[in-house]
Amino acid sequence: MGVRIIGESLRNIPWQDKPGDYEGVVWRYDKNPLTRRNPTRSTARVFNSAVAPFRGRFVGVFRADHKDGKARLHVGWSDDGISWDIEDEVITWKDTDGKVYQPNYAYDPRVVKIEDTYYLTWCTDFYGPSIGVGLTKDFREFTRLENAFLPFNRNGVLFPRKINGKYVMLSRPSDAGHTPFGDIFLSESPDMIHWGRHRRVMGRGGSGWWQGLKIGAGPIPIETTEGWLLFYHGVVLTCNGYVYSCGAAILDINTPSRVLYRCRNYLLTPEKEYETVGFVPNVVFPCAALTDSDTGRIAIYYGSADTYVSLAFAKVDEVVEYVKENAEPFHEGEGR
Ligand code: BMA
Repeated sequence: MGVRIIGESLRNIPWQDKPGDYEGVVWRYDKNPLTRRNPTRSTARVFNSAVAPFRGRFVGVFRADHKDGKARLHVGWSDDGISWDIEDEVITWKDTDGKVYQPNYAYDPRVVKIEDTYYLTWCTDFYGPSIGVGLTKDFREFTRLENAFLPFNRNGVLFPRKINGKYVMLSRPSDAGHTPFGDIFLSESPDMIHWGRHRRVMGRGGSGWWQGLKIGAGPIPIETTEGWLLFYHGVVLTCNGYVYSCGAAILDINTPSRVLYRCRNYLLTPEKEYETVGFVPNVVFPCAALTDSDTGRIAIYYGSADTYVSLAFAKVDEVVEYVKENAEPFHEGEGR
């Protein structure tokens, strides 16, 4: 028996078989991108967005950059995970006392279902970027919790279940700007409010130059029989700016700050015009993944060129095997 996803089945996961002549383990949807410019009246572009299965359909939390240039979060709906109906209204947050509590800006959301609640994390304004946290049960009413971390931080990504009785979140401490450095850390919480027991998971670099500048967790980690499969983005600084690619690592199931394997080569890098040309050229930024435990299928949603939402596919056994066979020749994550 090969590698299996531990999780729910998802019969209607969006899917396309790998083209026969394709060599990689992550392949693109042939009708990418899924979204267009000016997708709603208020919005110039949606990208770096999250999706989840919801009551037989799909729900999305979209990073929507408005025509004033600021990033905000919008809900969207889809029957097939491909064609999206994005609401024009911004998500309204209320605090636990029911008072409206809107972020000044909000970007790069992640969505995860833990037990019967959907949690959202995003990059929020907390005297500079940090990690906002909130929850919803119906994607109509949203309750904002405490910000998880001190500024500055980005790419807060929750695990889909408690580990050793604690909520666990990956994040990437950063600076106030476009962060010319960055490693992935992990923190635990008993209550989704107080975060501690911080551990370093893995650093930028390794032998691959594509991840030499900074790295950040992508979709919610996928539980498999070999460990947590983590897709992440890696960034290189070229003479012309940053280039964002997608890689993967496998983390220990009970101690997820321990990296078992980490790929040396990227799995997806900007190649198509919708990835190389746009508001920010040369960006492939994975933010969400749907999985089907029956078939091992994975559908990865990624932002392309800060202009579109795009879709790619993978099979869990192929990705895990590839990461193991093409792993960095060293292990990380032992240190604090
Ligand atoms: C994210 C955000 C974006 C940026 C992007 C590349 O972390 O900071 O604003 O352009 O990386 O998609």
